Formats: sequence, C-alpha cells, structure tokens
Amino acid sequence: MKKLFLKTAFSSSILMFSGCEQSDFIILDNNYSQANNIDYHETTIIDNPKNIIVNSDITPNDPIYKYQWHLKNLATEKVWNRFTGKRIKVGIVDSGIELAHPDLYQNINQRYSFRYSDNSNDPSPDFYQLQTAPYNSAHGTACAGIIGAVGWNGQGVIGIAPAVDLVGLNTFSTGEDSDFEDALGNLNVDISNNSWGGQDSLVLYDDPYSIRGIENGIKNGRDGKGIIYIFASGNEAHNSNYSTLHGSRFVFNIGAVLWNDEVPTYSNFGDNLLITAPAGDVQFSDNKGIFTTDLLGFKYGFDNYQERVKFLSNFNGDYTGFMNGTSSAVPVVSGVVALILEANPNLTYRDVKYILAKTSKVKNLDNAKYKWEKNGAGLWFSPFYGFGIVNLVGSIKMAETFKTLSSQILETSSKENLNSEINISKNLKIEHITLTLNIPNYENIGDLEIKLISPSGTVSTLMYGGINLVGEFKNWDLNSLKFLDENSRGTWKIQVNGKDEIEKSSNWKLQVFGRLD
Ligand SMILES: [Ca+2]
Ligand SMILES: [Ca+2]
Repeated sequence: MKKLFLKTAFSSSILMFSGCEQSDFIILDNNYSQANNIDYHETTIIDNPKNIIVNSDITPNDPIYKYQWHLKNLATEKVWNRFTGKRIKVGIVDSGIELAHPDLYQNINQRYSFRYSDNSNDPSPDFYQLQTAPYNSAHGTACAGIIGAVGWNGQGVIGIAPAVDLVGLNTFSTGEDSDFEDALGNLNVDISNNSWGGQDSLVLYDDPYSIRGIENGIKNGRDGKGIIYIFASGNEAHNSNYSTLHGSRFVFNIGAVLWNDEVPTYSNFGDNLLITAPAGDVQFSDNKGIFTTDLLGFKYGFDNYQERVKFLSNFNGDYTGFMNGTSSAVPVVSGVVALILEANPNLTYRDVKYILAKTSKVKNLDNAKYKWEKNGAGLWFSPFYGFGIVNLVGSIKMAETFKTLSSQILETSSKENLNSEINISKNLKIEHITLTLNIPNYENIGDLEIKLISPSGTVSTLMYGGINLVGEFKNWDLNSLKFLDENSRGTWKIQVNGKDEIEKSSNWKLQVFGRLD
C-alpha cells in the first residue's frame, strides 16, 4: 500500500500519490480525504488525469522547479493548495503548442485547439514552421509551459496554473490577419495569451482585425463577462502608445521585470501599461531566464543555447532556461489570471483589470529613472511598471470577495484647436481615458510631446517627442490608465509641443470611461 503524499485534507476530493504513474491517480471518497492513510480499495482509478486537482502545500517534485525563480517571486506555493487553474481555459495565440510534450499533453485541450495552416486540432508547429523557424517555433510551447505545465509529475517544470486547460491557437502557421481575428474572437476560452505584437519599430500600429476579434470576445466571451486579453507591451524599448491595439481598454498591456524587480532595458513603456510581471533577461547569464517547456529534442527550440545552461543538459532538449522578453511576462499574468478566475469565476474583464492594478506591488519608488508619480486618487503609477509588479497572493485575496464593478459609462467631449480646455460635468470614477487627435499635415509626429492633465492635476505623458515616427495622427487614439480612480469632473487640458506649427484645423476628443460609484 502506498501512502498519500499529502499531509492534510483540503477542499478537493481528488488527490494524487507521489512518485506514481498517471494511472495511479485516484478519486477519493470525501469521507476518506480527511485521512492520511488511504487504501487502494477505497479509491476509484480515473482514466483522464486531466481532472486531477493537486494538493500543493508541499513543494513540487518537478526537477527544474528549483530554477523557476518567477514562481518563488510570485509565491505560488501560498495559493496552490486552493487554486491550480481548474476549469479555466487559456487560448495561446502563438506558434502552436507541441502536443506530444509529456509535461504539457494532459493539459492541452485538443477539442478547442486549432492549427490554421491545415485546419487541424493538433496545435503543434507544422512542418513548414519547423523548417523555417526551428528555434522560434518553440515560442508558443514555452508560453504554454509557463502558464500550465503539468505539476507534481516528477518531470521538468510546473506551470503557474498546473491544472488549467491550454488551448493552442496556432496563428503563426499562416500569419494571416484574418486568422488572428478568428483566434482572438474564439469564445471557447476564458483568457487569451498574446505574446506577440504587430508593431514595427517607430511606426504607428493600428490593427483593425485583431480589434474586431477582441471586441467579439469582450461582448460575447465568458457569457458576457468578457475574455481577458493579455498582451505583451513589446521589446523595442519604446512608447507603447504607438499601438492602438495595446492601448485598447479591452487589452491588458503587460511589461517585464527581471528576477530582481528591475525593469529590463528592452521593455516597452507608456501610460497605457497596466502592470509588469517576471520575465527573462536578454543576457544569457546562467539562471536569470524563465525556465519552461521547449520543443522536444535538441534539434528544435530555444535549447540551442543548452550548452550555457549546464544543469539542463540532462533533459534531452525538452526544456529551456532562455524564455525571455515581454513574451515571457504575458504567460505569467495569464497563469495568475487563471487562478484569479478559479477563485472567482464571476469577475468581468473590467473587474480583473481593476484587481490587478490595485494589488500590484510598487518597487524602486526612489529610483528617478522609473518616473513614479502618485495620481489624484493616491495610486502610484510609473510608465515602466504601470501600477506595479503583479501580485498573485494579493490579487486572489481581493478577487475572492470582490463586488463586481457597476456599469461602465462613457463621457465624451471634443474641441477644435489644441490650445483649448475641455470641461467634463459628469463625475465619474475613472477607469480609462482615450485622447483622440487629429493633427493634419504634420511632418514628423515623433517630434511631438503630448501631455494630458486631469482636473486633479495629474499629468499623463502620452508622447515624449524627440524621435522619428512614421504615421499620421488622423483620429489617432492615445490611451492612459494613469488617472485610475480619479474623479472626472472639472477641466481637462492638453499640452502639445512640437518643432513645426500645428494647423488650426487640428482637434481633440476626450473619452472618459468610468462609473458612477
Ligand atoms: Ca512537470
Ligand atoms: Ca528542444
């Protein structure tokens, strides 16, 4: 007879033995789940190990766990005894997920997965992807492992939400805009993980296809509560307000922090950044990357760097220590949100966004380079951190008793010429601000420095000036989260400074999204 690995009873009636094969997973009668010693004859063997709920107030036995520093920074062991992502589905819009990976297989939801190149439910990178991008085709598989690699199975790594459903949506197999629209509008998922971006360096980026898919998921996803869209701010070290997609109020725009809570030089910044999350360094120094699943074997995947991570050499190239960039911060947040939604499935996308903003951790406040400022509602905000670093334990605590936010109200006002003020009479508690600009015939809009000032006196810098930027401000949206929880009533001002004269036909529109209480 084997003894359970567990020390105490917990809410679940399904437990796991240590050191067993998958066929040894059992369902226990509730009466027996209280006990420490349980006989086999009191149990039922289940064939689908996907339904396992694992007690984890014990350290995982996955051998690479000790290198997964991001899990220690998140303090996942404090919540795994209650939440592991059960019944939550995360769509990974990316280069696919390797179906055969033994540390992912049981969490991959094949029914809803899709490979666009051949309309297959096997989300793995296809032959062409492997031939043309033998290394980078591992990207989606690496994201998947961070979110939901199988835990407590004595293999490889463990995900943040080790019992989540992973839905691979392999849009990279075609790269078609319409396939991204389709994948983003896929209503079978709760969370959409987007560790990609279409923006080129220093070109304004608008993406009507993706926005259409997202609008569908916000309106119709999760029975009207809205899919949670997590996006990477990007690795170009520039202002993420050059992208309307990233500034959309439906999107969670995520930046990166390193193992030491500093912001890496690559991470895009801006006042549309929600929060930051642990991510890998670009320097291949031993163990500062994110450890996760890789394409199997040495031939494919990020493990072409394996000789630099000596302690991974025993893992046959199936794992990597070099996932990095804001691409690796996004699946961290997707994993956290999976646990949040398990803790409280009734939350709307607005609730989740608010919880993440309000609970994130403020770090390095005294460092001038991060430009932390307190807004009129007393919230700290930095264009590099957003509201701070994701706080797993704090966000779950807030989520469990959260009263859903009342309906969102939009207050709009426009003015001709940019030397004007806008008066907002309605008093809303602010969630999101969109400033829409028309500045015709301006030679280089990258010259412009644009600031928006709220009635409370908070200054949000939306453009910094001093660069060459391709594009035109023709009904162009700049977005800011910095005014969160401030009151909207009063006088709003903009300051636009540039090299050339701005035409008199220029105009601006302010959209205030908030609620009455
Ligand atoms: Ca594992
Ligand atoms: Ca590999």
